[in-house]
Amino acid sequence: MMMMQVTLCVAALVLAASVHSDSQFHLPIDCDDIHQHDNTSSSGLYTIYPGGPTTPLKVHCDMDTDGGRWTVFHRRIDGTENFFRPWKHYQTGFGNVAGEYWLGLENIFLLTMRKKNELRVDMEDWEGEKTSAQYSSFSIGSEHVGYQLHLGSFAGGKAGDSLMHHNNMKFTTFDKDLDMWENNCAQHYLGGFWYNKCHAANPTGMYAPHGAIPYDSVSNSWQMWKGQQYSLKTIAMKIRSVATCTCRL
Ligand SMILES: [Ca+2]
Repeated sequence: MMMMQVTLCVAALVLAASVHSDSQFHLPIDCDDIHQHDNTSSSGLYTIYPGGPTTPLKVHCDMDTDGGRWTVFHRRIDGTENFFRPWKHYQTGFGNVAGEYWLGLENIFLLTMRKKNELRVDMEDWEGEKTSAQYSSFSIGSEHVGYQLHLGSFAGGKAGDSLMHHNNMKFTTFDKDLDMWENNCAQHYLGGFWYNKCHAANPTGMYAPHGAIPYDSVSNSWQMWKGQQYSLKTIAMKIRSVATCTCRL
């Protein structure tokens, strides 16, 4: 009898503990969740769980720009990372989240599947001028449809709209050609992107100090701001939930 009481008591405690932890400790899907949990969170590295509790993912959260809550999926700041990489790398992600990285198409797909997001692209030239471009929505399809890009309307920013040219395109790398050109855009323009025929933005292209590259249109560029020959000093692509969501894991 005594043993049964102890067992019941332990069971009740375990149940109480699990209910307690459920409400107090959630696993964040993205940087928006982290901000909602603690709105004093600063920009930096965090762990998110867009694919569920068994697949933690390190990411840089921008908690400063225009109200913060941005999950950064592409970031270049100093040219230390090589972005001329095969499909598998773009699919799973590469680089250093404390510096330059690509979060991975599969992770971006999971993030945009879980919530409705807007997109912001921040960039900087070699004279220290900063600007941006915003889009009302951003999502991508699954691997089955080549991670096809779905972009909402251009929502402002002095950088101008260089991305609509890429809307509805599938992703292309030098070893997987899903673009609209007879040749391979990634091979020719030295990046991996939602190439059309081929690009008006090439944010994974070659990185050159002082913006100069003596080859045609292979730069890490944003055409509507600096043209196709100018290699930007920094560029970051980031997404943010457009509606408050209670979809905790
Ligand atoms: Ca092609």
